[in-house]
Amino acid sequence: MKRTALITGATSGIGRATAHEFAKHNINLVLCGRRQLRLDSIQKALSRETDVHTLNFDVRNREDVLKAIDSLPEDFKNIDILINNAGNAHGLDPIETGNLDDWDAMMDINVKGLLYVSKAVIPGMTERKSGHIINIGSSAGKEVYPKGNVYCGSKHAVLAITEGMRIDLNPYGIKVSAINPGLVETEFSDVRFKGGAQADNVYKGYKALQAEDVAEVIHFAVTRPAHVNIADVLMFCTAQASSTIVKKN
Ligand code: NDP
Ligand code: 8X3
Repeated sequence: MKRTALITGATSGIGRATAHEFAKHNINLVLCGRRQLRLDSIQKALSRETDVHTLNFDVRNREDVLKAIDSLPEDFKNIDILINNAGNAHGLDPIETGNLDDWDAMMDINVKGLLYVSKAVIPGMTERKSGHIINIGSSAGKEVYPKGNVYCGSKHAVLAITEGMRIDLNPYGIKVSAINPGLVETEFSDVRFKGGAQADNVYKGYKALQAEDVAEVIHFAVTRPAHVNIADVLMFCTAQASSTIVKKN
């Protein structure tokens, strides 16, 4: 039977690549993000391959999250796969000069936003006693790097929440996974550095992971047999050995 996936942060990077990968494999899509024009054009492109519905909400607004997911039409209501992907880094500053608005954004989007979306989707999964939740963590959730402080904290929280979900949802047969990439060439650094020139250098001098590389691993995880759960994946590009060691040309 055709499954339905809800992907947050589907307008860019890893989320958009996952939407393309899932469409190719005939998975119905609920694509979420704030940029409606992008949602519209991705919907138009992917509707040739599968059924697509879009939802526009900011994951920080819990009323909007719950209302949007509650408004899903009958054909898209049963979410089999939840990809909690929306997230970003804001700034790269030492803790003593960190910006409070940046800290709020990272905790509100990466941690609380993921919880709000999960809160809206999990009841359907527990009722049906099936489902798969994939949380996009990060290598930053496993290893703290200089000036990463709050972003790393938010991703460590994502990993702890993932483990908690796996334990609590175990009686319902719901799979819970974390996929944790290292450096991926997306709009991530544009957001982190607020469009500044610093963003241009992050992926220079080596071949970073591409969003499609991560999407393929996500698709692999959601297509394992019923008795197999890929609990946790750490993936780097070949040039990256750790958060701080990257071999450049
Ligand atoms: P992008 O910036 O390319 O994509 C981020 C996505 O998140 C966009 O679709 C954006 O959509 C959405 N988003 C951001 N803020 C909000 C919000 N407040 N409400 C709703 N949606 C939001 O980055 P990536 O694809 O790289 O990032 C995806 C995930 O992967 C993040 O969780 C990130 O932390 C993680 N990650 C990224 C790595 C990297 O090096 N790139 C490495 C490891 C993990 P819109 O603006 O339309 O709302
Ligand atoms: C994104 C990767 O190294 O910029 O999670 O934190 S990194």
